[in-house]
Amino acid sequence: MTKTALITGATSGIGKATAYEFAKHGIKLVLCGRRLERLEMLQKELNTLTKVHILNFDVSNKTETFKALENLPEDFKTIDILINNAGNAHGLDPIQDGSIDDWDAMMDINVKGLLYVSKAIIPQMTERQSGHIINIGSSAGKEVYPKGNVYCASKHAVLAVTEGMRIDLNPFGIKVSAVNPGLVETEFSQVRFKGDEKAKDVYKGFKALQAEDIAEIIYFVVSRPNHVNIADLLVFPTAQANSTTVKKEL
Ligand code: NDP
Ligand code: 8X3
Repeated sequence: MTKTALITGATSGIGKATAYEFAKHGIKLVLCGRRLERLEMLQKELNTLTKVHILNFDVSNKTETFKALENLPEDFKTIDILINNAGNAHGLDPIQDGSIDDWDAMMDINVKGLLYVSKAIIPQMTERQSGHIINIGSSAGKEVYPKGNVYCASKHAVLAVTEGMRIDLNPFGIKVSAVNPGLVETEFSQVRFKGDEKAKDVYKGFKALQAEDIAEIIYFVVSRPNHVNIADLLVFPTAQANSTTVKKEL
């Protein structure tokens, strides 16, 4: 039977590449994000491969999130796969100089947004006693790096929530996985540095992971046999050994 996946943060980077990868395999898609024109473009492009429904909402807005997810059309109502991907870093500052607005954004989107979306989708999975939730964590969820403070905290929280979900949803046969990438060349650094030139330097001098690399891994995770759950996966570009050790040739 054709499966349906809901992907948050599908307008860019890892989420967008995952939409393409899933469409290639005929998975029906519910694609979410705040930038409507990008969602419309994706729907137009992917409609030739699979059925696509788009939802335009901000995951950090509780009311918008529940409203959007409570009203899924009949054909897209059964969510087999939930990819909790929406998120970003906002700023890279020592804790004493950090912006409270940046802290709020990271906690509200990366942590609370993931919880809101999950809260809206989990009941149908527990009822059916099936489903797969993949939370996009980060190497920053396993290791704290200088000036990463609150972003790292948000991704540590994503990993804790993932483990908690895996335990609580175990009786229902629901799979819960974390995919934790290192440096991936997406719009991530443009968002982190708010459009500043600094963003360009982040992926200079080495071959960073591409969004498609992670999308292929996510498809691998969701396409394992029923009895196999990849619980937690950490992936770096070859040039990266940990958050602070990257072999660069400039
Ligand atoms: P991008 O900036 O390219 O994509 C982020 C996506 O999240 C966009 O589609 C954006 O859509 C969506 N998003 C952001 N805020 C919100 C919001 N409030 N409500 C709804 N959607 C939102 O970055 P990546 O693809 O790199 O990031 C995807 C995930 O991967 C994030 O969770 C990130 O933390 C994680 N990650 C990234 C790494 C990297 O090096 N790039 C490494 C490890 C993890 P829109 O703006 O249209 O709403
Ligand atoms: C994104 C990877 O190292 O920029 O989560 O925090 S890093």
